[in-house]
Amino acid sequence: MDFKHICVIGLGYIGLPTSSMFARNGVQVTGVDTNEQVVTSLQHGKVHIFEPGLNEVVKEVLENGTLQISTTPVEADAFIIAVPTPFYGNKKADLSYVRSAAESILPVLRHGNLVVLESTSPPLTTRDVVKPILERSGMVAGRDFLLAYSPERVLPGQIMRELVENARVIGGIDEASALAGGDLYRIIVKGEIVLTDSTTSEMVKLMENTYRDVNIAIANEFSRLADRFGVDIWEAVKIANLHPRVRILNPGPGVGGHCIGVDPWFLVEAAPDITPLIHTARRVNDEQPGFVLETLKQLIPDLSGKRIALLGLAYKPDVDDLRESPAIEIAHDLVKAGAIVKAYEPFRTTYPLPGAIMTTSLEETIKDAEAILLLVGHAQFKALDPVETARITPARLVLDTVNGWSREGWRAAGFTFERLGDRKHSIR
Ligand code: SAJ
Repeated sequence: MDFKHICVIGLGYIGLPTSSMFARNGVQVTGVDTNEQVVTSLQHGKVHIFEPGLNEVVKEVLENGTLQISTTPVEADAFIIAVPTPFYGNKKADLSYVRSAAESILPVLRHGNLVVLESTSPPLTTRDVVKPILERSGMVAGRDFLLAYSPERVLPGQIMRELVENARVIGGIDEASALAGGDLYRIIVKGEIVLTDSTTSEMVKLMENTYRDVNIAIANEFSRLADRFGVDIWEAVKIANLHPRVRILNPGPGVGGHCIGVDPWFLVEAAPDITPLIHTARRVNDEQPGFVLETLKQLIPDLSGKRIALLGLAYKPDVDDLRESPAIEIAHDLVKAGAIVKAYEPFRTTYPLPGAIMTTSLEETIKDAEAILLLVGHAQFKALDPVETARITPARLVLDTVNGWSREGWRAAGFTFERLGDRKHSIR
């Protein structure tokens, strides 16, 4: 199938890179977002999200006109839906954005079009939610138009490279839909393209992120065991991973972001009676910010009135995304415990953090601190010189929750250096 013009619904972390990549490869793209602020800023050449390499490509394709921005879908050969699928407080998937995106296509859907859902969704969403909405057009999926599911699998921070290089799975509601999806993504993907059915590809996406969540959960549980038995978890994981068939991920302050901490719930929701492991892993990871607080309390039993500096609020290193970030939960817990909290997030210096002070520089954050918590391994924090840091802060206690700093260096500079899950080298 030939694609001259595509319409991408949703211009967030996935939709915008995808739109710009298709546009750069010579396809005319209309990028659609319902958020007028996003549309206006893009129409003025301003990119609203930070992702390495994205800015340059978006500017190029906006300037040469291959990418156009709109608040409503237009007629096209193919439609890609890349809207968020958050979850409600009760951990049930909120498919309202997917539904509205599908509905917004209805007036412009034409005979022979291909529609692809990219948003992470519970199993059967393409078949049981999107298909019936699109068939309100009077056309039948598989006969009059084609429909597929192709999950995005790119890693924030490396989206532009992974969009092209990663293997791409495309699940059609029938064979013709999968084949058409293959033709579409071959325009931008250099990695392997695997064709299957829509429900398999929905499951594959959820399995990948759930596997990672369970792996991190076991690492986090190991960190608590290490704490109990006087072991350094970072050393222990490194040694265990020398085994040729073991690959334990890293413990940390918890699992954040909009994917790994959310997607496993879609499986639990869809089949609660057969997913106890997935459910428990989620619980373990959700409890990890509490383990950070407990560790800090062992060092400072009464946090009330204590001046604590937090380095990093993003959900992981070198991204500007704060969604579901464990660092934010830790900040809230510290405020609740009566601490005077100053937080510095270099990728997002303004953020509403009730009860805490957001700062705009490292110096301002630590200049009157009593303890420093490293919550995110941003490159700029990892590169901090302990001797230089000792000059600008009265704090002499640091707690590294991400294994970002060298114990020897900080101790030599006069700090009491503590690391999450490391009782072996602790003063506790
Ligand atoms: N984390 C740990 N320990 C680790 C690795 C990560 O605690 O060893 C934490 C991170 O700090 C972060 C969270 O887990 O808080 C998630 O980070 P991540 O880098 O594991 O993943 P995401 O959420 O940025 O992106 C994931 C990726 N999925 C997989 O690697 C299987 C990405 O490829 C997906 O496209 C993305 O989810 C998505 O959009 O679904």
